[in-house]
Amino acid sequence: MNEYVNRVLEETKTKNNTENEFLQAVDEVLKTIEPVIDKHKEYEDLSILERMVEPERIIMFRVPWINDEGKVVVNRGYRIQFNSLIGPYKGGLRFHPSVNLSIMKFLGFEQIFKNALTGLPIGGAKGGSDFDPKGKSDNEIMRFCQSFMTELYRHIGQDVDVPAGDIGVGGREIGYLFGQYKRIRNAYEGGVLTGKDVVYGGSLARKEATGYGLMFFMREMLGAHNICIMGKTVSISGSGNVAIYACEKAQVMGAKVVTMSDSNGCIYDENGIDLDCVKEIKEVRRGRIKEYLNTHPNAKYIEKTGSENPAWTIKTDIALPCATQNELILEDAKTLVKNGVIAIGEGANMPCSEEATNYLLEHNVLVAPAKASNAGGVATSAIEMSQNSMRYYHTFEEVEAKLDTIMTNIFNACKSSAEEYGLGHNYVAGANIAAFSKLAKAMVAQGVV
Ligand code: NDP
Ligand code: 2IT
Repeated sequence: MNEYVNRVLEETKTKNNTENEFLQAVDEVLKTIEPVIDKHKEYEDLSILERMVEPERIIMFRVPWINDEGKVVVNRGYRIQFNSLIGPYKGGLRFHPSVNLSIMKFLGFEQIFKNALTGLPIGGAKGGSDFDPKGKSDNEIMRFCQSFMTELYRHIGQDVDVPAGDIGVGGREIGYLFGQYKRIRNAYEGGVLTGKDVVYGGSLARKEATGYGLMFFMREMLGAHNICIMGKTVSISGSGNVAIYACEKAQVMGAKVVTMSDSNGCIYDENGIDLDCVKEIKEVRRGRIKEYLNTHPNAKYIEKTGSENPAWTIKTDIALPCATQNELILEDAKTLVKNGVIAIGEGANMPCSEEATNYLLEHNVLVAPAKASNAGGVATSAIEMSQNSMRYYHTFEEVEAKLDTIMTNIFNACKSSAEEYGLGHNYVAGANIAAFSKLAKAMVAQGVV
């Protein structure tokens, strides 16, 4: 291994030794960019890697709020302003009980590279809270969001840091957060948050963008290998924002999606998922995926028991992990390979463990890496920011066309970087190399900051 890469990896482990997800994300990036480091000896003297793995700023704060029983509840809030090399900090907010510093840092770190790949001027950030939105009333969600923003507002701004949604944060939460920000600041800074409803400054197609973008990337990746999506079977995990719109676009492209899931279990409908039904359960009623069987008695429900994900036991051509990190581990990868899977498209962030990714690549499965394949969401957020700055709106078709072009460009960047360094079809390495090369140049240009 390159000595410089090895040293920084060791130092990062020592400094952040309890942060497993963060270390995993750093390990994957640093190991795949070795050929760039070999070529650019000057990066060591400039401590490019040390600067890349150290967040510019970490904000942690108390979020007290009052539940419907009148009890004061205290959660922890985070914002990791990781890197502002190429634009204002940009990245989502995650509300989930599992949120901790390691998860926030891995997401913030990956966001830097993802945002660089979009070709748009956005730096990398992530935030959120260990608040669990499940089972909370609308009023509880609103009070929590208001309290969260009462601290966060002083750290963000449309040219400073622009949060958006992620797990547990969708249009409803962004609305409450925006309302409180606007009230505190006494100014209409439309571009301070993205993922807003279209009635007050949101972009058409932002809701659909991550899932649609994933399928545009998949189309390009398969196309480069003369494979067509039409007629392929697809398994999807998750049934949230990313999963739903990946399913929608996959169906439009002529594929048959047979699974979706939530944290309790997975549905398998061999006739193809009825997406209107899933939308009704998840977007309207905020129910559980199991309820699909109430109207589709011939579908199967497989309860999640161990760490293996039931979605990956179903034989399909394409697997799209769209729920959460490390939801596709080595055992799942082995099952998928045994069942003849052609391609994996990462809709979630870091859904494949490093061992799973390596196993898939070694067995000639095409892997669309999250930093590239799910970048359509944040890219469309940047398009939302630009519309807010222009005080103007694009049509749905205009935004979707821009998204399609961006995803195609991202795939081409991954492909040409992989080819430049003789890495064949390893688009995981290609994505990291393309993003890192750009960021390293910006870091050199801006001096020691
Ligand atoms: P949502 O909250 O809309 O949906 C999340 C889905 O994943 C739900 O079905 C949820 O099930 C499931 N899920 C979440 N956590 C777990 C878990 N620990 N174990 C099993 N299932 C889980 O989130 P999104 O669709 O927005 O996000 C999904 C993934 O995509 C995340 O990794 C996110 O970081 C990533 N992403 C999101 C983007 C966006 O624009 N929203 C952009 C790029 C990436 P349940 O309801 O039971 O919790
Ligand atoms: O992981 C991600 O890219 C997101 N959750 C979207 C971030 C954004 O700013 O739109």
